[in-house]
Amino acid sequence: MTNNPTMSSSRSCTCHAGIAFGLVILALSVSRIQIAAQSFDFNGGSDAGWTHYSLLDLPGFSGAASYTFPADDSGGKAYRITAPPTKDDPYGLGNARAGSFRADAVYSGRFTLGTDLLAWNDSWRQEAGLIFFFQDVGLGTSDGYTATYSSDYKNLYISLINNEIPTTVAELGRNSVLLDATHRYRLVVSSHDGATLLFQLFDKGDLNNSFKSAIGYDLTYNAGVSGLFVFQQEYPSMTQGAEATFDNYVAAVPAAGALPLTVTDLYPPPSGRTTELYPAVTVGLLDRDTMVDTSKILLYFDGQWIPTASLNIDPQVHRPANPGAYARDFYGATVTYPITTLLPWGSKHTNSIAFADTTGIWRTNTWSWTAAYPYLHGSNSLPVGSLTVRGFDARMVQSENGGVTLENSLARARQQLAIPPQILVTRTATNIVQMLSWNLSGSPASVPGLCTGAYINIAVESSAYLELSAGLHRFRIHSDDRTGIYSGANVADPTAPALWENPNNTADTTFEFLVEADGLYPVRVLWEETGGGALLNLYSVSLSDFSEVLINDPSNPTQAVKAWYPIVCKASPSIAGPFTPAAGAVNAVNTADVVGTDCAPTVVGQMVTGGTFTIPAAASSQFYYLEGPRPVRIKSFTKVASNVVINYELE
Ligand SMILES: [Ca+2]
Ligand SMILES: [Ca+2]
Ligand SMILES: [Ca+2]
Repeated sequence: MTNNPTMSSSRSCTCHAGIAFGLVILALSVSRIQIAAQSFDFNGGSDAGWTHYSLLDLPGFSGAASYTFPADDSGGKAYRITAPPTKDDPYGLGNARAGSFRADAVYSGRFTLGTDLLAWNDSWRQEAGLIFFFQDVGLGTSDGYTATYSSDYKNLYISLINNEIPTTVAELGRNSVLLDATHRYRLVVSSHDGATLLFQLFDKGDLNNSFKSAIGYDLTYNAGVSGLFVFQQEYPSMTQGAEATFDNYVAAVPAAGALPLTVTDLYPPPSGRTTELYPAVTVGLLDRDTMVDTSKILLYFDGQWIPTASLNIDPQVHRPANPGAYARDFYGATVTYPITTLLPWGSKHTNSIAFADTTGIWRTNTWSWTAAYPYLHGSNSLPVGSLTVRGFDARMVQSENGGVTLENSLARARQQLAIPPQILVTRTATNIVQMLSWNLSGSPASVPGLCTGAYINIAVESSAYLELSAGLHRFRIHSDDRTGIYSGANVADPTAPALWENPNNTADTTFEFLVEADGLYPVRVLWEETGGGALLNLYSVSLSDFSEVLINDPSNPTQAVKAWYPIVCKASPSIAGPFTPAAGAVNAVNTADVVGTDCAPTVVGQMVTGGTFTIPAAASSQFYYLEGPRPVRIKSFTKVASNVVINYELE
C-alpha cells in the first residue's frame, strides 16, 4: 500500500468510506481559461475572487473553516485558513480540511505555483500547502494533487488525490524536513512537462536556494485549478484541526525555456547548521527544460575551488523515500564532497556551486552555513574530582492508561515526567543506578523502579555528570523505544541542546561529539517505552579498537566513562556568588530500598534520600549551596574539627 491519506484519517490508513451521502460543498464547472500569471498578496485584507473549499456547519457540528487576514511580514496582510477539528465527527466527514482556490484559472501541463508559508500550527499534527490540477472539487469527489508540508511527520509530500483519497507520489521520508516555526518559508510546485512534479522548499531568508525538494512523476491529471490547503492529521481530535497562514500566492505559465535545470537540494542547509562532525556537501540538480553538463560542475568551499577529482558526481537525483510504485530516480546530478577536516565548532562556511547546461549557460548558487556538531562546552563542566559518588539519578514514571498505549514519542515522555504530570501517572520511583542498561525482561536489569513485567507507557529521566577528556568521543546507543541525550549548564537545564536524540524512532547506532576540555559534564538522558520490547544500553566506544564499554560499568574501572551522581556542593565567599564546586567536598549518600509496587516485598532499587557533605573549612567565611537532581533541603550545618559538615535531604 502506498496510501498517503492526505484526506483520510492518518498517514497509515485510507478511511473515507463514510461520505456516501455525498454532501457536496461545491461543484465546480471548470471554464477553460488559461491565465498566464496570477499573484495575490492579500494586503487588501480580502480574498474576493477566491473560492472556499470547506466543510460546512451542520446541526450540532461546527465544520466551517475560517478565513482571516492577519498581519504579514512586510507591513501588509496575509491569509490564514483555519479548519476546526471534526471532534467526534457525527456526520462521518473525516479529517478537518479546508482550502481556497482560484476558480478563474485552469493551469494545464507546464505551470509554476508558489506561496509563502508564514506560519502554521506547529503543535497540531497537520499538513499545509498547495493544491494543483484540482477538479471535480467537492466533499468526497475532489481529484488532483496536493503538495504539503506535514508538521507531524516533518516531511514534504506530493499526493495524488482521487475522490479525496490520497496516494503518495513523492516524499522525502519522515523527520527529513525539520522546519523552524519561527522562520518563514516559501513553497513552490512546478512542472516543465505536466508530469514531472517538483515541490521546492525555500527559507524566506534565502530565496535563491531551494534546500529540500520532493520530486515525483505522475500523469493521472494534468489540468485544473490551484490554491491553498490545510489538512488535519490528528483524527479524530476534539482539539486539533489544521491551520496555516499563507501570503504572496503566485501562479504562472512559464514561457518556453523558463524552467531550466535547477537546484533541488543543498546540504549543509542554507543559513543552517550541520550536526555531523564531518558533513558531506551535497547538491541536487534536476534536469528540466535544460539538462546539466556533468563535465561542467564547479564546487567551491570557502572560496577555494575543489578539484573535480575530489567530487562525486552521480548523473541522477534520487528520491529513495518515494513509494515503490512511483519514480525514484530523475535525470540531473547529485554532487557530493565529503569534508574530512574537523571544522572549528561554531565556524561559518560558504559553498558555491557553478553548473552549466548542455547549451553552455552557467548558473551559480552560493550558500552559507555553520558548523554546529554536538559539542560540550568546557564552561558547562565541573573540575574532575568535584564529585565523589558514582551513578545516575533515574526517575521512572509509568502510565497504565487503561491498558492502551500512548503516543510513542519523547514529547509524550516529557508530558509524563512534567511536574505536575500532564498525563496521569500510575507508578513512579526514583533510583540511583550505576548504568543505563535495562530491559523490561529483567535481564540484565529491570527498568529502574519497576518489577519485571510487561509494562507499557514508561518514561525515565536519568541524570549524572560524565567524566570526559578533551577531544572526540563516540558512544553507542541501543534504545527501544525513544531516547534523547542532552547536556547544558546543569542536569536540569531545560534549554540543554541535544548531544543525540531520536525523538520518533528506536535506535541502535553510534554517535560522536567533541569535548572542549577535561571535566565533568552534566547529562540528562530521556528514555521512553510505549509497548512491546523495551531496553536501553548506553556505551562508550574506543576510537582505537572500537571496543564498547557500558557507561560507568563498575566491572571495567579503567576504560568505563565514569558517571557521577549529580549532587554538587558549591561555595562562594559572597552570597552573590559566583559559586564554584567546593574544593575537597566529599559526599556520602543515604539510600532507602525501593520496593516494587507489583512484586512486594521484592526490592527493585535504592533511592537516594539525602546524605552528608564533608568539606575542609575555608580560611574565610563561605556560603554553600547544594544543587541536585531534585529539591534539596539542608538539615544541619556543623563544623567538626577542620571540616564543615552538611547534612541534607533530597525530596
Ligand atoms: Ca501580504
Ligand atoms: Ca472525482
Ligand atoms: Ca517498545
